[in-house]
This record gives sequence, structure tokens and C-alpha cells, in this order.
Amino acid sequence: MTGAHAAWLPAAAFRAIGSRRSAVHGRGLLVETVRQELRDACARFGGSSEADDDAELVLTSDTRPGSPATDLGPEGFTLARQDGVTVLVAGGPAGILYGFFHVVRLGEEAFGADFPVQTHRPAMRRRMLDHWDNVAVHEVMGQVERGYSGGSIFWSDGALTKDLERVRAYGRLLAASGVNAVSVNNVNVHATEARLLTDRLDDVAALADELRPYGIRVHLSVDFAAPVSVGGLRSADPLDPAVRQWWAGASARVYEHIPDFGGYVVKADSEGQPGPFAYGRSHADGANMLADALAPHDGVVHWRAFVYNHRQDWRDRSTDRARAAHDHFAPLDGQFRDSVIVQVKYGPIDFQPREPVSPVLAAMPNTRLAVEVQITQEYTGQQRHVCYLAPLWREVLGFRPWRAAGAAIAEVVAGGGGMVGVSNVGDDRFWTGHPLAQANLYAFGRLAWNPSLEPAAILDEWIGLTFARGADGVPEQLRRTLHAIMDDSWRTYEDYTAPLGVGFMVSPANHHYGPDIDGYEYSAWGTYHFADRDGIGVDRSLATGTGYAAQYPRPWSDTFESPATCPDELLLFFHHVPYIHVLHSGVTVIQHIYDTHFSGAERVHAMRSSWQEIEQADLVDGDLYARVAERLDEQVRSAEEWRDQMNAYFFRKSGIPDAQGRRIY
Ligand code: GCV
Repeated sequence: MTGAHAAWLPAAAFRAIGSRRSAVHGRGLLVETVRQELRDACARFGGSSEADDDAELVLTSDTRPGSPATDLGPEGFTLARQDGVTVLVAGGPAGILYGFFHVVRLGEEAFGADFPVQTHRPAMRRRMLDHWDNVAVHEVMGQVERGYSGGSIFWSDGALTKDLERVRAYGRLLAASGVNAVSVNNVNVHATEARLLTDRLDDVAALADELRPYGIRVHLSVDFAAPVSVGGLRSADPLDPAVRQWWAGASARVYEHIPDFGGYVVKADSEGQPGPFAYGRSHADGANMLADALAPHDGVVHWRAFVYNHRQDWRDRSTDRARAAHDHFAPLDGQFRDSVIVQVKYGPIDFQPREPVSPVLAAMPNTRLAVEVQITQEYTGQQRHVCYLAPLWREVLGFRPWRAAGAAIAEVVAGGGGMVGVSNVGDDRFWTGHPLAQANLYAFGRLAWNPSLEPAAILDEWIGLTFARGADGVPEQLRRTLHAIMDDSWRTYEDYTAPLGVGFMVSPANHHYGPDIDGYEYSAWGTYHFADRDGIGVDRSLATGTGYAAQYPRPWSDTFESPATCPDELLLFFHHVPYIHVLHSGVTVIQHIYDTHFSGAERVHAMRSSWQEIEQADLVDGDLYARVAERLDEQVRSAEEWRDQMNAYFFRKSGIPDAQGRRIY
């Protein structure tokens, strides 16, 4: 493997384990993985991994019916000090694997005399990454759609990657963050990729072989029209017996190659992808057909709810894109098979830096739901900007659609489809283009495992592992600097880009990067944000707008319905208001725009300056320093561009000067 960065598993992170005597009990592939991990760590730090009698660390599983460990499920474990020994008891082999990486995270702490008993089990059984990787380089989207980390780690030049060692290293990193499923190709399934399901199963099986030792199951995105595009049939109608038979046969062959195959991911009737609408069938018909084909093999269907009419022109309320997923899917609640997971983007539009939580997640109590987030930073700086996304995801997971009376989103998805993230990884040496974007990948896994973790604590954990040096951990100045740069970076990004939830002020050209305030238009009705000389924002109220606000249960529907109660950060998503509308924060909308754009850009300057002090103190590897420095230069440039364009645009539109008299270009 060509010098890939160790990310959150540098050698130094294994010092506490590798310098001790340990023993692992149990059998099976995942236990063997842990055994090998221990051997490697001990070889480096002088410990012993086969210390049966005098071990300081024992990892074992207890699968006897009724034991406390089995109550934790196959992935859970308890960790305790017993007579001077740190003992991990897991509910199964996977629990040993996750427990092992937990001990790595804890380091010396796990061996302290006063270490308290800890119990861990994943809140979500399904913790999945979707790769939007094309096998062949696509003429418009390149090899990885919305990829900002080089080429694919799975595919290269139309073939399986030659660097399978890197795939295994990826699986190892993912297991150490808690991820247990990966889909290896783009949800936009082009011709070459459609054949993964039929002609190229050996390639998919090779990937599964690399990921399996780390407890990761492989999934495929499939072309809904595969019976036609690769099967030679004349129809892909989900109720046609020949079509159903074709899928049953294709699925059986997949399992012959990959017995633990996870299942299919489907983007249907969306952005040009085929789907059941072409045959007058519903999404439930389509998803259930695939579920039936997978049923004998215990596979699942991740059916995406990202369905909208992108030719909307706003002439009537039904064309509000925000309404689309709920309009299509809520009426189908209860009609999907148990092995269908309806996969819902966290917001109603498309991974904008600020959106309300999708009401679909509150509208389908009889359906297994997964929440989908975008780790790859399509609309959040494309891994050129530092934008630590855990605070955004934490807000989504903690949102209570029924207020205190009901569950949070994390609980809604926990028992069903869990959490899915669009991966930000490529063949880049730092995995994620921007080295600090590794934190997003790590935080995704950690939140899917435990949605109540605090983003700042996850960040510190990531810093502590990734930048560990020698026996002393992370130098304090580096720790403080990284924390300060990253912790609030999502809100900083929000501040210098589109304000108050209005969304889509990026360039609509294929790249979606940089400001283009009027770029997104509705054919007949002007710009997406509806800014004119008097005001800005989209009226999605029930009384006078698109009615989207009414898709929420009460009392949220009431809260969003009125500008008087709508939270500031979402005001322009839900309402069209005058520039002089006073926010709950006490400033007017126009002044908020000026203030946040000045302060956001200033904070990016401060981020860059504090990083430069790191170089003077020589605290990180030179390549990593340089990569981050180069990206921070671009972030400063881009934040200033956003600031200047936004402020100038809204000054010209509104005619209202900045109350503080700052110069607006
Ligand atoms: C994979 C957005 C992106 C598309 C992406 C789509 C999706 O529209 O711009 O590149 O397609 O979301 O989530 O399917």
C-alpha cells in the first residue's frame, strides 16, 4: 500500500496495549483479526499477546444463553478491572473486535486501578457507508461522484483496484470507528456498474474478502432497470413474473459468490435513474420485489427516498422540492416488507449546510427508516474547507419531531435502518483530501454507534488518536489548536455562505462550489431564494406558501408555520420576510447577513493563523502540515469571496447599509 496515512490508528495509539501481556479467547474470523492486531502491537511495543496465565488484558466472549454479555447483542461488550486485569467480555466475536478498538481508544486509562465498569453496545445495528464510486471514469462526474479525495479506493481504470491492501486498511479504520457495512458503487448506476451485479461478481467478492475480517458487509447499488439493461428482458416491471424471476436468479448468484452479502441500495425515479413509475407501480412495489428476491438470503434493500421532480417551476405548491419525499413516501407507510429500509436524506432538499430535519423521518412509523448524511462535503466546502460536521449530525439525531412527547431521530432509526453516510474517502494519501476531514469519517462511525456522544468529545478523541506521538500523547498546543480550528467550523462555514437556512447559493454548475447567488433558478419564477428589493426567503407555510411546514407533526408544524416562532437559523427556509425583519437574536435579517459574513471570514483567517503557529512549533508531519496549510489558504480566499459577493448583492438588493459602516464591496 503506497504510504497511506495511518489516520486514527497510528502505531502510537497501540502503545498501552502493545506493551502489555494479553490473551484473546474465542474462535472465528473476527477473533483472529484481533489476535493478529495484538500480535502486531506487541511486536512493536514489547508485550506478549499469548499470556494465558498472567495476562493484564483478557478479551473473551460469553455466548451462553442468558449471560449478561449476550444481552448486549453480538456487537456489545463490557469492560472491567478484575484483580488487576482488564477484562473485556463480549456478546460475540464482533463485540471482541469493537471492544479491542475501544481499548485502543482508551489507552492507559483502560488499565488504571480505578477504571469503572463500562458497557457498550451500538445504538444502531446498521452503520453504513455509501460510496458514490464509479468503476469507469464517468465523463461528467469523474470516478467518484462528488468525490474530493482523488480516485476510488475500490475501482481504478474500469477495473478492480490493484491495491487491495488499502481496502483492508480502510476496513480496519472503519471497524475502529464502528462502521459495519459499505456499499461499493455509485447510486447513479451507469452501464459498466450495472454489470457488477452480473458479470463482475468476482470483483465484488474480492472487496468483500478484504472487508470481512473487520466485520464489514458489502452492498451493491443496483440499476432498477437491470432486467432490461443487463438481463435482456423487455421490461423491468416489478410485478411481472419474468422480472421477479430474473432478480431472484441474479440475487442467488450474488450469494453464491458472497455468502454474507448485505443487500442492494437503490436510487429509483430520481435524477434520471429508472424506477417503478415507468410501469405505473409504486415505490413499495419496486422495493418489495427486490426484498423478495433477497429474502431467501437474508439481505436487505436500502431504498432511497430522494425522489423529486427536478423540473419544478413553483406554479403550484406541489412543486416545492422540499415536499417531494414526504408526498411520495408517507402514503406508503406500512406497505414495505420488513427487509426494506427506506433511506431518507436528513433534510428535505439535498445536504445543504442547514436544513430542517426531513419530516419523512416522522411520518412512517410502520417502516424501517435510515437517516442518510453526506460525509463527502458536496455543499460544505468539498474538503477544501475545514467543516467538522458532527455538530450538524448530532442536531439531526437529537431532533424530536414530537417534542418531548416522542422519540428523537436517533431512536426512530435505531431499530430500523440506522445511519448511512456518503463516504468522503478516495485513493488520496490522507484518505479524505483534506486531512482534517478524516474527523468527519471518524465521527460518523462514532455517532452511529452512540448518537448521544458530544461532537466536541468525539473531536478530542479523534485528535488524541490521530496526532498521538510517542508516550506523551498529543502535544497540548496542537490539541488546543486543532480543537479550536475544527470544533465550530460548521457554523463558521454556514456564516460565510447561504444565510438562515435559505440554501443553494452555490454555483449550480456541476461542481457546486463557490458563490453564485442567483445561480439556482425556477424556470418561471426567478431565483431559488426569492430575494427581491423588499425581502428574501421561501414561503413554505401552510397559510400562504407551499404547505411544507404542515408536513411536520404538531407542535413543530405550528412552530415552523409562523415567522414569530420559527427558529432563526431556519427562518428563510420557511418564510419570505422583509430585510428589516428582526430575528430572535435582536438584529435584522440584513444586518445578520452582514455580521455573519464579516465574522465568518474573520474566523477563517484566525484558523489559518493558528495553523501557521503549528508550523513554527514543528508539531506535525510536514506533508500533513503543508496539505492543511494549502487548503486553509483556499478557504480564506473562498470565504472572502463569499463575504464580498453576499454583502454586495444584498446591499444592492436592499439598499440598506451596514449599521457598523463597514466597507461593502
Ligand atoms: C449521486 C445530489 C448530488 C448528486 C447525487 C444525488 C443523490 O443531487 O448532487 O451527485 O447523486 O444528490 O443523492 O443521489
